[in-house]
Amino acid sequence: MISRLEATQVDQFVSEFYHAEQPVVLTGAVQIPATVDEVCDRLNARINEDATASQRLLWYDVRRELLDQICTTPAVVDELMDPEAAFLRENCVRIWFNPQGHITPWHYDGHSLHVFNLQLKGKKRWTIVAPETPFACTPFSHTVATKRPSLKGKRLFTFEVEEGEMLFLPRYWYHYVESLGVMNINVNWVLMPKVHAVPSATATREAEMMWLKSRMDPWLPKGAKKTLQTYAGHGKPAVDKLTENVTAGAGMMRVAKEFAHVPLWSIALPAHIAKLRALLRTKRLLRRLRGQASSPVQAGIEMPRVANY
Ligand SMILES: O=C(O)CCC(=O)C(=O)O
Ligand SMILES: [Fe+2]
Repeated sequence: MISRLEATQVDQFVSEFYHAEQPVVLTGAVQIPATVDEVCDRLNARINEDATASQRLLWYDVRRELLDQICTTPAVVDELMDPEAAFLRENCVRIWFNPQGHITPWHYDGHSLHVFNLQLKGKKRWTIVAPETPFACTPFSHTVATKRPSLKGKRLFTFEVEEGEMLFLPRYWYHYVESLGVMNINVNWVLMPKVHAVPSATATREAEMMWLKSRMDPWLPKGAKKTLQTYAGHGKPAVDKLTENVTAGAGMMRVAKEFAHVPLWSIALPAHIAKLRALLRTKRLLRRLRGQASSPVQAGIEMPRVANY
């Protein structure tokens, strides 16, 4: 069972979960008396008027200040979003609007990000798998290669996060998320710690992959180049920290390890095509949403159930 801890227990959180890179649900993280429609309206108004907010696939990357007057920042977040101890991006907050039935497929987050995932409105069911019992991923990506991977032998937790609770999802934890509320709004604060990760197969994979990408910079496709330049909001210093213990031999071997899963990759091809189509649909849909209505639900728009992360 996933651990639960009161959000006010900052010291206990830091020593037992944050440094150990173990997930926990923090209860009573915020209280929002406003209705879901009011929160949607306020957030969308602020996103629309803020030129620094950027739209991603199904979420927005925004500055911390965008949340002023919308919700208080939990004390643990204030304590840990410290530029001395972590690589922070300028837009270090992500905002998600997910209608009921939305499913986020299996993946782990890039940029070695720890995520403080606040359930501002609605409710979600999470299944998460530890980085030391990894899934096979599509080569050089963060998406799990098969749509419904076997959970046999995995260290995993399945749990629900209710309104006002906040999940601490440490870096490299795989996750699959189902939106249960009629409308679900999440606020994430993200950061990459400046210390090395707790050792795991997935932590090693990420370090070796980024080592290889950093050595191949001139030949990388545009997207991969951008990831390298913007890694954890800092680019080179963050990649250097991540890869400082990777040996040339291990870095080179990564190519073979990634492609050892090629048969799996071809099985997963239909899933990738489906994701690509959902992505294009999502982009069209968010374009329609912006400035038109305050929430997908009010706009009467059905959001796609699959997207690429
Ligand atoms: O809430 C979701 O559906 C996905 C969340 C997620 O992938 C994340 O916070 O990293
Ligand atoms: Fe994620």
